[in-house]
Amino acid sequence: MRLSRYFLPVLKETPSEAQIVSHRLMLRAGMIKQSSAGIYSWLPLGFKVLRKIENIVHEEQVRAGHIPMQMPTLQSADLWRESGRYDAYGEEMLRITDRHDRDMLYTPTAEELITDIFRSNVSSYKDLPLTMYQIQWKFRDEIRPRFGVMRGREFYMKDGYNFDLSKEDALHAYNRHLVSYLRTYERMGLQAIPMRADGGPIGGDYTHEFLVLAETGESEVFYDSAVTDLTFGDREIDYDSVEQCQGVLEEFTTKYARTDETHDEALFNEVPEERRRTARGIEVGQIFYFGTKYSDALGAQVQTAEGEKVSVHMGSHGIGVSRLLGAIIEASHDDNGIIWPEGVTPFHAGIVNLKQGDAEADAACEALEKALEAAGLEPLYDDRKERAGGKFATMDLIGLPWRITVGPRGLKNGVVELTSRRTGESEELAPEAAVAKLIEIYADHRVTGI
Ligand code: 5CA
Repeated sequence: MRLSRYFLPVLKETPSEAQIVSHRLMLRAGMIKQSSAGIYSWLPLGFKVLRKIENIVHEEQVRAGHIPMQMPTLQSADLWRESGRYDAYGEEMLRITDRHDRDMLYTPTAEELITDIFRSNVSSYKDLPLTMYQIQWKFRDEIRPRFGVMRGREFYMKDGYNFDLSKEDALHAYNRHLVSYLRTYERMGLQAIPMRADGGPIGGDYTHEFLVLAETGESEVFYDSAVTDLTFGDREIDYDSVEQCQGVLEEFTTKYARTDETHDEALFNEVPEERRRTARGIEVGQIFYFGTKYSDALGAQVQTAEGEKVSVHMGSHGIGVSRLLGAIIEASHDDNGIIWPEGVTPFHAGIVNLKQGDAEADAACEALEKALEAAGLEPLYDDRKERAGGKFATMDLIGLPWRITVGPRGLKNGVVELTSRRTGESEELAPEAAVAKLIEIYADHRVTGI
């Protein structure tokens, strides 16, 4: 992509309405524009990162054996009356009346609709286990939308739903989600810690939230500092293995880690004092096991091998896809701007031409652009007639992890400069060597989606 042809409306001034750094940087980097309170347009750069995050979520869900699908944003109120949540959900639910005076709503979550799909199509234990998920826009009429995409009214969420014959099977589905979430967040360069939480309007008393520690987080959390030493890494896991998934759950959830909703002072005090931490965190996901709450209410039953009719055991599992942009920026930035982890960066590398219009420099930049594209990477080539300082500032602000700087002086010696956004370190390399190095760096960070 040529920057001269792209739409990247960066702001020089720091927007006064933004209270936290991720919101400020998303506005300054031209990623989003507010259209009304808690509702945003995703400008090209923001949209690109949103898609990267979405694709990682897809890849990890499919890897875990979960099936992608899509449900509508507007739903009839009838199903929600059946479950009893039409009244229970309260003012956070946006209610709409259509031209025939029918009550509709903008989906804040989709347990009812998926359970209706299930009950209309599945009646035998032979079709279980089943987990389907979607990545879809949600609306919650938050009383205080704030911090940009962190607490929006319209937001993008992955919501998955498991249907199982027994509690035991449903808990395996729960564990499978926990494992897939650990992998998902780590691919985004994040440490998200599973913590015991509260079921809220979704229900169920067995639930974990995934929290990214950050001073600007909205949740108060209490944990044993030993949980921050745990990483999932690149270990192989068999998602069908009850034992392996259970093992990971135990490894990651045995040490004390809870949100304020479930915090237990007496238990916390059993953690050695030097490891007790109170901090703030951003909730980037939550998994729930709620048994037969919705299957009982909506009559989602299957026939067992013995011919008995039983309600299916269910859980639901969410990832805050749009919130993740804010969380990643909170965790990865400096005074000059965003620092994208390789897994989610909108472009793999920036190419900065120090002397636009110089035949040799222009040709070298174009050759780099072509070589990177041929290798399946996406460069962003700053081909504007601008001062070098301005070009560097833009690249730093938008946070591409790697920058190739091309100028007549280096080219005389056959080199370009490859700079890491994170460390600021530069190295002079032949253009082909810079391309080879980027190919190697990104070999472990390919995102294709589904
Ligand atoms: N039905 C369940 C799981 S599918 C559910 O709705 N869970 S949830 O309420 O915890 O939402 C899932 C995730 O969406 C949260 O962990 C959070 O990361 C994100 N989320 C929730 N509300 C907002 C909001 N107002 N703005 C941005 N993200 C949000």
